[in-house]
Amino acid sequence: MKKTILAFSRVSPSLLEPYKDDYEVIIISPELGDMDAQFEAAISNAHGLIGGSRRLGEAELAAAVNLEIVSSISVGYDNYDLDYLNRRGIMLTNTPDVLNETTADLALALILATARRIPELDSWTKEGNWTQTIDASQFGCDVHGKTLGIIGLGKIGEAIARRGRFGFGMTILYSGNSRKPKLEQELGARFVPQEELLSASDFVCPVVPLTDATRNLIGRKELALMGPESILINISRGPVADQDALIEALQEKTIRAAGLDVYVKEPLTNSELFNLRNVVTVPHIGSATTDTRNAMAKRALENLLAGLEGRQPRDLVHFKK
Ligand code: 8YV
Repeated sequence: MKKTILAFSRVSPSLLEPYKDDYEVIIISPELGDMDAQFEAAISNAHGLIGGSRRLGEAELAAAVNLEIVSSISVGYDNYDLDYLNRRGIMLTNTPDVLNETTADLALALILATARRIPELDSWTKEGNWTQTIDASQFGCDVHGKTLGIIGLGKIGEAIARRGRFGFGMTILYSGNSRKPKLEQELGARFVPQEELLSASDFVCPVVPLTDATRNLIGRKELALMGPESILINISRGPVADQDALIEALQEKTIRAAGLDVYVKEPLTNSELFNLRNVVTVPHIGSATTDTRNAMAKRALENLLAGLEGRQPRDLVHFKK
């Protein structure tokens, strides 16, 4: 009997096409109607799941009696209930590394967009407001030569730090659980306590996974430590920053601006953030380039096939029999 693969989010049909002789392949898609209903109808047959951006825990997987592996097309895996998967003996894999550089590009894009107020001034120009030379009220702030504080100098944090250091001559501060002596040497990065990083950085960028320890890592107290000229960039996970406290800080201008790719609740369809000119919002696009999403899908597929064929997947996150 063929095993069944269920693609549980928007996955290009061409990815799984070559495997249709060996597997039953079900791909849910918005064109076929309600995605949740399609998922629920297919889950009991599935041996392997592939996709991203779906919460998968006991409620969603109780009917998945045949399930052997969940292959996530993402590096983050906070949307999966690891304890439950573990109890069920279901493997979970992710797609590390292949998105580091692309995600770092977005962090720099948000740094530049907030500092130079690009989206705000783009709208202003297109609205026909440019009737005379702009004045100081529309000036931005410099990026080059400023201080970039990275909370969590992992692989994505490192890629951001490199861009800041070598592209923009920035001073790099970092905080986190472990010191990186090689990077300290190479980038001149300085390891500092988080409080110091918050008060000394022009740009603060948390690059941490979402865990109980990092939820609200940037809260009221931390925002208060940032100065009125400082800018928060969040490309990690929304709940890493207390969104209500952030909105308050942006409204009261106790920080200068924020560049956000991630939110407490996604998709974000309505928010106070939309009323603020000093925030740049993008819809969780950290890894969203064609090249990188293809690389992630390919890596996830390799993990999935390994799991279903009884080989050890390369990116096994968590698995105890
Ligand atoms: C994902 C992400 O692609 O990899 C991650 O952790 O946040 C994104 O790059 C997105 O969650 C869709 O799966």
